Amino acid sequence: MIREAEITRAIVRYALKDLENFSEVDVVIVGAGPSGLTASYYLSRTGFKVLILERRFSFGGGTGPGGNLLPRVVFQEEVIPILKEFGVRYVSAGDGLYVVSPAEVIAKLAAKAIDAGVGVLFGAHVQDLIYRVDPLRVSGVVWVWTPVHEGGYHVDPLFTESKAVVDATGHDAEVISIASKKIPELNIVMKGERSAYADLSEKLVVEYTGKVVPGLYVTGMATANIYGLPRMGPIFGGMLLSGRKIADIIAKDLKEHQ
Ligand code: 48F
Repeated sequence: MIREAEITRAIVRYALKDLENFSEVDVVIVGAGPSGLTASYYLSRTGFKVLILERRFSFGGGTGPGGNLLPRVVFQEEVIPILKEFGVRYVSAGDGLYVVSPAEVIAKLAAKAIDAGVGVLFGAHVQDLIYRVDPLRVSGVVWVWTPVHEGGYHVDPLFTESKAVVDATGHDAEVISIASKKIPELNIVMKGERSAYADLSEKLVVEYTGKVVPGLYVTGMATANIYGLPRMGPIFGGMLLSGRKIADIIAKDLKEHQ
């Protein structure tokens, strides 16, 4: 007979172990969209302890809705090796563009990340950062459960300390926006995202992906918001290239400081 008390005990025992384990990691990635998932996979594969905090209860961020709810997203030629690495199937649409099912790309990015050892907490809303001075740096995140945040309750949060925090929150660049307001000595100026220019944006998002201030990094569409870059709509190659690039940058930085 299945006992309700045993169901509860099993959940509480293992969930609390996870939360204790997630109190300190090498890298916290905020957002389980395409850039965050890609970054998490490459970092975890390199041996770092990686945690994704995602405020929704699902993976994929802006991928699921495809292009204006039509269930396809587009990638460009240079991303084919990454699609192959994740086992994502694609069809050539001509003009150097390849179409992919959003459900498949999300499922495969997430599966690879989890198999590589990435920890994921759904329903975790990052509402602030931890910082240190001398030297000035970001050293973790402050988070509450999403229903607490959305209910507007004042509930004191939990912390996750880390050597690196990655803003992978998409168009709103929520984490860096918080840092720009609440840690003014970091001197972060948000330039705001610009109108669509897909070709330019795909290149610039990858080019500007990187360290923002010590301990704080940016990947994906959040990059456009800080640096005043154009948007690109439902072409996703830049997200995967940006995720892979930030993983390389962080791996190098953390190895230098070990
Ligand atoms: O928006 P999202 O998919 O970001 P991305 O990886 O990819 C952008 C594309 O989807 C698309 C595009 C490119 O073609 O224009 O928009 O840059 O994923 C961001 C994730 O971060 C979560 C949010 O729920 C989403 O799943 N998120 C945002 N703010 C927070 C957060 C927060 N404060 N705490 C936790 N999660």
